[in-house]
Amino acid sequence: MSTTAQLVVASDAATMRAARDELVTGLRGLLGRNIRVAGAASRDGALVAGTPGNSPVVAALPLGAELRQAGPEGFVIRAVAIGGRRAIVVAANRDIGVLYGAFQLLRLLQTERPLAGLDLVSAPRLGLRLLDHWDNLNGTVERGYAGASLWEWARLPDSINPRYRDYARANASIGINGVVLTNVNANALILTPAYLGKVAALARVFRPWGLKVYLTARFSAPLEIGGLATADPLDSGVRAWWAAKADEIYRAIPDFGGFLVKANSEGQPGPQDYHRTHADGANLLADAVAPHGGIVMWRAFVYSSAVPTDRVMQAGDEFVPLDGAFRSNVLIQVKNGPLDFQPREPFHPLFGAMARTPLMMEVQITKEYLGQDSHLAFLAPLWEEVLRADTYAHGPGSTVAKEIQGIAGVANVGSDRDWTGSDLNQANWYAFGRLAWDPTLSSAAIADEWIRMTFSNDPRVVGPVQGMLLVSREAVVNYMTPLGLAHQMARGTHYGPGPWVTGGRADQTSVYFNRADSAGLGFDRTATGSDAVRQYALPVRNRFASRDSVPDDLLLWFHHVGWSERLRSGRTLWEELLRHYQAGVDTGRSMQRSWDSLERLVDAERFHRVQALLRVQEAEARWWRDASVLYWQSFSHLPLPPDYEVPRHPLDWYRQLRCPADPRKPRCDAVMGAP
Ligand code: BDP
Repeated sequence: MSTTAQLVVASDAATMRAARDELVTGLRGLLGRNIRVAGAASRDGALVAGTPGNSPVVAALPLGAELRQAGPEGFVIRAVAIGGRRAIVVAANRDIGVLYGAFQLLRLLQTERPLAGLDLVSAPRLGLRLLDHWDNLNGTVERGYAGASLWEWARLPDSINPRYRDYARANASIGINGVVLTNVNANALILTPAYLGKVAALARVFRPWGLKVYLTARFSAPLEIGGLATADPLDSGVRAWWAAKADEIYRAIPDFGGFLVKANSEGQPGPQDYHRTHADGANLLADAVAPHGGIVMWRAFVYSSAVPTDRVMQAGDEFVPLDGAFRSNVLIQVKNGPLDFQPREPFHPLFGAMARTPLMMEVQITKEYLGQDSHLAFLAPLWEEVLRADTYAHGPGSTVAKEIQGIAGVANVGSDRDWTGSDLNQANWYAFGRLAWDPTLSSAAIADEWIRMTFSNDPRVVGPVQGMLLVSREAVVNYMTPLGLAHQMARGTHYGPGPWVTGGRADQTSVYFNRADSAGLGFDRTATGSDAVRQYALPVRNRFASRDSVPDDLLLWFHHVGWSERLRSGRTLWEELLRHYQAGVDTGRSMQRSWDSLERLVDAERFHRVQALLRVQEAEARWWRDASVLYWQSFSHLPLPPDYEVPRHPLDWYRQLRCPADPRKPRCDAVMGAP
């Protein structure tokens, strides 16, 4: 430790203590200096952190306008002179803003940004920045690929795993301010007194870090744990039950955030079981939590019970007529696209379509459909694409980011040592928080920060890893579902190719979505087909509906195209498909080469782990390409060009491939096979 620097933190409140501890640990580690902490009386600090309310130094600085801009959660970081000496101040209106500012300062230091003349004000653009855990009470995680649930229900509330605190710290460091603890496919038991005591214990750990706790509410809970004969939202006994349940929850957790609800979707109970609407159901719960300041996040991910229309239209058809019918503390939670977390989808047509209802966007960090834990797919480009998409709902510039009040990410976090099932998957947790705070950040900037903070500031590392991250999602699109294809994964696991999947409920099969036949490929969603384009505002609707203006990367989402039809590139659909599948494999290979170049620049442990996963990804990209191309060829009857890599096996081999029944890693060793 060379010299000592003085940090002035004037308050001992829990969140201020958290900010102080983070600064002390971070500065010590980054600067190699001893950090002495001084209290309110001191004006002699190299670094001052506080609010006008808890710090006389902050109160004396002329920061009024900046603090107004910072709002309730934002912060100001500024280089100032205090008593003639140079200092840095981290100021905010509330303690949580100071904590967020402390993390921002550490980020600037760790990424080697210049601190001289520092003058920044930052406020989150979205009020709700949540992680949704699809965690079950038995410790499993739906679509989780990073081990078991972090929440040790059997041991709570007595035993507090230290990882809870680290989890909260990680979230606070990127501005996440809420966590839904339980699966949307909900279990009513979480609302019983024993479990509420456990939830309260978690909330106590999370509170100083600004992390509010939310729960999923099973609509039939009054029947299952309340002893009532109905869960009808208009029944007065049911209303009283939920009101009393909310009172009980808030007695245990005074800052409880509210409920997330999946209703009348994939077998979950809901108001339609009683011939009531989604608004009736949401309002029931909204009225129960309203006296306590709680909210209800009601999911728009619904299927109709029959299969009457194009599946991607069902949320729009169901919810748009209800615009204006929801209480003011209800938000409709809409997935980024109208289908289901695919590698690429157009933005969900509900964005911009419900002018009188607050909306939030739900994205999936856990990569159910993008290779799960084992494929590298940096998701910031996917989220950036949606957030910036222009809905035109209120004229040009009505981007999705402007149409939402909050964002929720289905967490990729579990009990694994590395939290997320692979080292590089952590980048997605990080990127989610950063984009939730500031949806205008670029994927490149976020990747740059993350690499510098995770691996190194050495440009020989930053450049190649940033390059890999930024191309990875498009690589996945190319080898899984190019040109606007969607939902071509194996049934159930959603891992590996299954373009031939058929049988069962039609709108859950691959053939429903690809519509391959001897004429061509793709789903006609124009007026001659399902007319799903009508759900988009003009001019988006026309742009998607016309073959001349639909973006190539959504072509087969909206159009059925002949195998030999020429696209705008001048190539036929068949040629273009082959190119995209090959490009996916080629990118897989180039990512391997980039990573291999880092052998002595990244620690051996992480180097070898990532290297092994990139090998899996390259082999599975070939699996995807070969299985898909052979399947399409069985309709197109067109040849592969002479220089195209020959698939290793006939189509039937891929169709009959059965992967080992390992729920954690449903990958196919046979694919990796002997060379
Ligand atoms: C799908 C998942 C399923 C979830 C569902 C949902 O396959 O496990 O329950 O979404 O969002 O993507 O409710």
